Amino acid sequence: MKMVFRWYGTGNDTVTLKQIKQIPGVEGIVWALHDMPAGEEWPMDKILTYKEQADAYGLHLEVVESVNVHEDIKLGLPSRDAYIDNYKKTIEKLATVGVKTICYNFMPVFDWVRTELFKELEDGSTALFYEKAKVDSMDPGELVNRIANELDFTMPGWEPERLKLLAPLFEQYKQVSAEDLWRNLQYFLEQIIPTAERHGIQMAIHPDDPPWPIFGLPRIINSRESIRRLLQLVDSPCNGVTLCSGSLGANPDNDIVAMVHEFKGRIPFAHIRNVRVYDNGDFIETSHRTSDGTVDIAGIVRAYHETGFTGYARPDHGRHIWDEPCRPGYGLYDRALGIMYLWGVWDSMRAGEVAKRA
Ligand code: DNO
Repeated sequence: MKMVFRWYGTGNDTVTLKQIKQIPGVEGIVWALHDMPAGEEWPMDKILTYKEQADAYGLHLEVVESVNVHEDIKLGLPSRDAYIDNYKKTIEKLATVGVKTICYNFMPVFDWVRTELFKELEDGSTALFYEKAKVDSMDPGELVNRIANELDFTMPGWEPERLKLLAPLFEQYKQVSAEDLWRNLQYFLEQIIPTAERHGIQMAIHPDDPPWPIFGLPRIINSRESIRRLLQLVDSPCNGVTLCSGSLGANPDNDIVAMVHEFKGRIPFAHIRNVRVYDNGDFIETSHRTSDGTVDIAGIVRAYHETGFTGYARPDHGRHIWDEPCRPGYGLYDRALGIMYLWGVWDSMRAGEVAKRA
């Protein structure tokens, strides 16, 4: 397990590379050019800036999260080919600075969705929260207004300029069924996986978060069966999954330990975090500790150890603790605590093996 830590870049993150370097066992950053619109080719000079910064702290930059997929690709429009060409060129450039894994997602319109960013937990810390009824009862128009007017309702990645495009985008998606989305994903993968193979890069799709359709938009990567299907679309080790325990874990039917075993060799990147799921379908993010949430984090880490996992892992969202001012879900303190929990489980497995051999 190679431990990495997400970093949003200078001036865009409250956490510094110096701090990241001091977290035990962290060897690299998970990064992206966050100011690049989806579909554009990433410029080499900007890529090299990240490389220089990471090198200065002895951190590698082998994991990119995310190179975002243009909506025209997801919609299957004729204009997709030009965007796919740009995607391939970006893959080629990233390979030249040593990138080995690229995370992306295929969620129409929205990335992750929450209804509150700073919901208070019993201990006084705050965390990201999803209120199912609120999202279920909303139409896209109402959503636009809420995003524009309500501070406590935020879709990360949704800048005001993009919000204006929401209505036409929803119109376009009316014609796109889940099966269409699968076909469009297959088309995309058939194009980019050979490029990824040539450059030694593993593509790692991120599951839908939450793992069910929202606002009438199809969402297709949300269960064991759907990941199985994804991996068969193009049967190559470079067509992999970012196994996100928190996204998949918001549906308690998802057996993530079983997925770690079944998808061995096709998980270049593990996102590890816990959520507490309530009976009404709401969920809140908790500390990484198994007993704090609904997801068996210790069991998942054990499963990675048992399957000889050599991919990248990062603690995913953490709570906001000790009054840390930080990006929602991406503070230093709780994610660093999370890493120590993950290492604790991992190292205890190693100790067990040594004892068995003795
Ligand atoms: C949230 C992240 C997601 C993820 C994208 C991958 O914090 O896990 O936004 O980066 O879905 O494309």
